[in-house]
Amino acid sequence: MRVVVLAFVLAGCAVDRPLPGVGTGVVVQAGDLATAPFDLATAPFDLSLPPGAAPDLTTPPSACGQLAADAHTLALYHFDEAAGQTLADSSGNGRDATLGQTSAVEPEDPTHAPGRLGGGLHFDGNQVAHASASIAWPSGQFTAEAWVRYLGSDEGPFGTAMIFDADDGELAAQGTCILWTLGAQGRMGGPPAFSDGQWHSIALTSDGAQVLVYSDGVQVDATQVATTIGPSAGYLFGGQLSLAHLIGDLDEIRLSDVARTPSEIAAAYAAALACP
Ligand SMILES: [Ca+2]
Repeated sequence: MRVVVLAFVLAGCAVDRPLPGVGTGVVVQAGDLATAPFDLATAPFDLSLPPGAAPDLTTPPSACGQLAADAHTLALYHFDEAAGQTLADSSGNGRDATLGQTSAVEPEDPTHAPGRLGGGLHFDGNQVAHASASIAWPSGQFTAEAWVRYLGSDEGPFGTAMIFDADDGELAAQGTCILWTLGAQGRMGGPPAFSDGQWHSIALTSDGAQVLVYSDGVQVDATQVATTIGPSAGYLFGGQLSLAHLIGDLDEIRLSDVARTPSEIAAAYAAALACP
């Protein structure tokens, strides 16, 4: 597995078939890159920088460029909270999320920090946020949108970093690639420009027949595949319970029960760019 995965990465992360090992609740080859022979001296990451610079709690959240909720929004997180364990769901559906694995203060809690649009969450490589809310994905219709600043993962500077992980749908960054699984399908695609350590928007959509991946408002990958996505009893941001933990930041996550259109994705990115 390790040799195959590395070949994908070095080839620029295009994979033309479902990845082996992809399935419900399983992230492709997580951990395989932990021992990959990357040259850290030349890797385009500076992990000495404080990715979670002290949050500026005196700055009020900015609504500029933030996504809106509509009839297809299942959950929407701006992460504008300055403190506390609760991450408000702004969709009106009551799917609030929690720092860490429980509502107690714990080492697994990500940090409230400046985001791309208002507040965000910083993850140190051993942290998650979770929501216990259930979601049903109708007829394979699915969209996950997020802003991410990827600096690596607990698997290394090119490791898998989970952005969104539900029972039957996952979206992750890995070096210069996006990984996704929906139902029994999965693919490593892209590339987005994660390797510069800057904020980027990503989006994954499925209309039940085609899965599209977007980076910074532009479609970067397409897979003609029928997806059947089972219901989710809950979901995580920033990692799985024991692996694929993000080093970096997340902001502005929206989950929808429809395939957002290319124009919607592009407009959302353009709106963010227009913000100071
Ligand atoms: Ca907690």
